[in-house]
Amino acid sequence: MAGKKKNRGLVVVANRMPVRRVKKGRAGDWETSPGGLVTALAPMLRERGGGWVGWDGSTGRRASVPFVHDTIRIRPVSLTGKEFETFYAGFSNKTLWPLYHDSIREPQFHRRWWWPYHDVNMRFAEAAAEVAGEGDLVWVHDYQLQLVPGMLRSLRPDARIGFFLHIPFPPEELFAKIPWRTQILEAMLGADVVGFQTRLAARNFSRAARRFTEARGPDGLLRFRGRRVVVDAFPISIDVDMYEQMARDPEVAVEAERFRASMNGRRIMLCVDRLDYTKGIDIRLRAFDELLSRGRYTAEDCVLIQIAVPTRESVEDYAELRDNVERLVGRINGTHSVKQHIPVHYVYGGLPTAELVSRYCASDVMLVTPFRDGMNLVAKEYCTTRIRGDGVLVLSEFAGAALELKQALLVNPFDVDGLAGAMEEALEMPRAEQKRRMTSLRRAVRARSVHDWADGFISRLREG
Ligand code: GDG
Repeated sequence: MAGKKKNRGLVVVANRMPVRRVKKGRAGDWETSPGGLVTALAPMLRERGGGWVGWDGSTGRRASVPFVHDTIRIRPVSLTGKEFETFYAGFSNKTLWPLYHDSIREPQFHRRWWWPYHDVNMRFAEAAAEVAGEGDLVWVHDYQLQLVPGMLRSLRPDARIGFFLHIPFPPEELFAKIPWRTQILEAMLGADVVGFQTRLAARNFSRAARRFTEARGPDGLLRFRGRRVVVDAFPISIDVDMYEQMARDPEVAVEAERFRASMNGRRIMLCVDRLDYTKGIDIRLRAFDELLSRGRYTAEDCVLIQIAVPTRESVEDYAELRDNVERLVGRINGTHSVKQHIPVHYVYGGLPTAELVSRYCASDVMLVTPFRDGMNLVAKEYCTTRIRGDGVLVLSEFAGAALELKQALLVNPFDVDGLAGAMEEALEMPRAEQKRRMTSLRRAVRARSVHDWADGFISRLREG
């Protein structure tokens, strides 16, 4: 690849910066932060150089000073406490997030949240207009910033603008409920390329755009106000080489063995999720309860490890989910513990990536059962790190990843009995079948890494 030169002039605009402040150590130090989008894009920008506009995670609206981290030019955007409540916790996470995930929680529509959403988007657009050089590519990400493409188009008609939505785009009849649906669609159509995780999401968008704006044309190529807008699926992936290398690291292997030994030969089922109500954690725990109640397996045979990464703790639904999940864990452990064996090991908090990989390597079964998920990178990471070619992935039909990972045990995450059945099937699967399936899963992930995803999007954006 021609590398740096080819990709110069790329500015990423995302809600969060790719770095966060180091808690200990020298003040003013930054470290790369965890999370789906950052995990996906930081390696690409580090390798090829570029700019990033994002919120620094603080509230207080201090003056934001641009800086360089790991070759990435970073332009922080600040928010006030009020904007955090209205733009972020409110419109982004209590209106859009539930609505875009099948309205799995009732979305709330408030005019007092819409205007801050609009104004904060404008601040991001202005920052991007400042950072981008003449004719640069600007790649805007996700549901918090859907108005940026249109705003940036007015400020900088010379820029090539791409937009990628990491979460699902809902069917027209759900989207139709948003009082500001036309403004949102028109702003997204300010981009030259609008990308989604799946073809279904892309089609949902095109239909809504034709219905609520003056956009016309076929699903993949809309005409809007005299411009062409490409609409397509660009399924995101992971840094396959990095995860494989980590899995091959002898220290990771030692930690995986140590962890397995600490489980006393029990079969290990692993779950890794942000503690989000879309991830299906509660029903999955009920299914594990059901599995143990059936009596074929006890806490002496198997253990479920739930790594629950704290997220959006200021939003009530999340606090409620945490209570609910922790109550369930307590109940299952109270009912099904055998001698010194506890059936659910619950970790509230994230692990360093190497440790996470060691858990992937140590686990016989990975349970990824979201009610709805744009893609789900955890599923892809598990397959990639199974370098011995065994292990079973149980995967929700409603994760974008299910379209590529067809050899997983695909499940309906709402079906407690079906999930318990899939857990049994996973625990009983002969090694030969595990290997057959895992070989195909690993091939599917390897076929398209995060670099291919980014290159694919950027070349479509460059093409015009
Ligand atoms: C959104 C969409 C889409 C998790 N726990 C730890 C940890 N993680 C890392 C995983 C993975 C990432 O966080 C989570 O990504 P997901 O894709 O699973 O989910 P979301 O955060 O909801 O991401 C999703 C994604 O955007 C990308 O487009 O796939 O559908 O909802 O990479 O490994 N990392 C570390 N310790 C942990 O404990 N180090």
